Amino acid sequence: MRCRQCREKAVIFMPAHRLALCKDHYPPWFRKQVQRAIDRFRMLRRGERVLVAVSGGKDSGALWHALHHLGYETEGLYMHLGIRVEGYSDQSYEAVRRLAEQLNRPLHVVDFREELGMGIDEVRGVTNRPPCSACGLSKRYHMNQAARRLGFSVIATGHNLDDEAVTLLNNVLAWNTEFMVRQAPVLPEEEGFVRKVKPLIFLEEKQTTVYALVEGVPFERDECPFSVGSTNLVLKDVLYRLEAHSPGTKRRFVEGFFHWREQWLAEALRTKPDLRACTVCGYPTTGEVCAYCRLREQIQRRRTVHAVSHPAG
Ligand code: Q46
Ligand code: ZN
Ligand code: ZN
Repeated sequence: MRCRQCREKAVIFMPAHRLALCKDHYPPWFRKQVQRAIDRFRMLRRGERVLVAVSGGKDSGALWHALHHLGYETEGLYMHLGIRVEGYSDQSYEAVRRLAEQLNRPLHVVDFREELGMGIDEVRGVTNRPPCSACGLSKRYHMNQAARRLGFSVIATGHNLDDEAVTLLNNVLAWNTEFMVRQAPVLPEEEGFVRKVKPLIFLEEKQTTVYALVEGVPFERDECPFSVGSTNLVLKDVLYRLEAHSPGTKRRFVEGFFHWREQWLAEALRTKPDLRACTVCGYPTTGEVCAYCRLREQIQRRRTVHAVSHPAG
C-alpha cells in the first residue's frame, strides 16, 4: 500500500477514510484530527494550561505527545495504582517518566499506596469491591482533586473511539441512561469539578498505536492485568468485527449518540441532583460523605479490625 500524498510505503491504511499514509505524512494527519475534535467541541482555549492524565499506555501517551506538538502548554498526571501483579504499575510509571523527559514537561504523581494505604490490587481483600470499581472511583476523584490543587481548569484524557463505542454499547445494553448522559467529548466545569475533555474521541485504537510507534512515544505494551476477561474486551471484539465488515460503524454509532444526547441532556438537566460538599474532604457529592471517602474509611476500618485480631509479633 502506498501513501496517498507521496507514494512512499504506507504505515497505515484507514478503511473508514479510504486513506493510506506513510510515516512522514501520518503524524501530521493524526494531529490535525486531534485539533479538529478540540475545535469542534471547544475543548481547549489557546494559552490554557492542560493537565494530561497519563497511564503509561499508548493512547494517553499519544495524546500528551500530540497536544505538546500542537503547541499546548501541557503537564502530565500519573496515578500510580500500586498494582504489583506482573510489575504493571512500576513499568507503566517508567514509560510515563521517559515520555515526560522526552517532551521536557513536568510530571505529577499521585501514589495510591500513600493515599489509600494500599494498592488497587489489595482493595478487594478488605472491601469486597472489584478492583476496577475501586480504581475507577479513585482515579476520577484524584484526577479532579489534583487538577484543582495544581491550578488547572481542564484535564485531558486519552479515551479513543474504541473506548467510547465500548462504553456506549455497554450502557445501551443495560439502558443505563444515567451514565449515558455523562458520556460526552467535554464534561463542562461545574461546582467543584474541573472540565474534562477527550481529544482522541474520533481516533481509533489502531490509529493511536501507529502514532505512538511512528513518533517513538514510550508506552507500556502490557494491558492492566485486571482488564483480562472483562466484558469490555468482548464488546471491543464485537465492534472490531462490525467495523471490519462495515468500516465507519463505530464512528456512526458514537456520532449518532452525541447528536441524540444533546436532546436527552436538556431533559436530564431539569432533574439533576443537587450537589453539596463532602463533609470529610469537600469533594462534590449528593450525600453527606463522598463515595471515595467512604471507600477509604472502609479500608481503614477493616485494617484496624485486622490489626486488632492479628496483632503483630
Ligand atoms: S487500570 Fe484500573 Fe483499568 Fe486496571 S484496575 Fe481496572 S480500571 S483495568 S482502565
Ligand atoms: Zn507520504
Ligand atoms: Zn470526600
